[in-house]
Amino acid sequence: MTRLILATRNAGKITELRAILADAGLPHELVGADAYPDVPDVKETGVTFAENALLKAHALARATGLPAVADDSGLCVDVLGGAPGIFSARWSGRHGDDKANLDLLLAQLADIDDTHRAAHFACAAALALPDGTERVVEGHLRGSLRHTPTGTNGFGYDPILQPEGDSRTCAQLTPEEKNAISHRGKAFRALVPVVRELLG
Ligand code: ITT
Repeated sequence: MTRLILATRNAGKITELRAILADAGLPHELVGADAYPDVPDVKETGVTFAENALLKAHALARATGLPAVADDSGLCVDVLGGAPGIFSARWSGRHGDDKANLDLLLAQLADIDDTHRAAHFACAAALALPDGTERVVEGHLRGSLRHTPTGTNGFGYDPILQPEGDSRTCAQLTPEEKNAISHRGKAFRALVPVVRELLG
């Protein structure tokens, strides 16, 4: 069985990709970066989601000698020209402060009415092999931004993104409902044929 490593310490992402690989009948064993604690985190110096996902995947494949998957994602707001984009996790200045990031974004958009609040989550998922072979795929979840946060599930900007065709925010969806339509779910599912092609 081929072991595959996912460049994250987020248990939710590992569970999600593991389920997608299993559903597709792929026999690969998926482990998280925690299984290799000596591997240092890589600096995300890329300027696109795809570049950052590839950077992380290559670094992990080189360090472990295993095929490595990495993802990078964020929220892109039309009226902000695609921002916060790759800066989503640190939009307010502090990396990973979800509430501060969301509050700042809502304040910036306070005067923007519903017709101009289109936004999407984007995710790039990369697979890199130790020999340098690489592939990258993307997934998107389009919707519009609410004026006030609603719902308690999920993380990040979930309480303000209302997917197209739904009357709830992402934070009001169950994890299964969100995975079925999410940018990350779509990108991970698009990786299945890539894993099959490169790893058999
Ligand atoms: P890793 O540890 O795996 O790197 P992360 O939480 O740092 O995960 P991501 O690249 O997955 O980072 O996402 C970056 C930011 O984009 C994240 O902090 C959120 O603010 C936002 N984001 C990404 N996916 C999201 C989602 O499904 N729902 C809400 N916000 C999301």
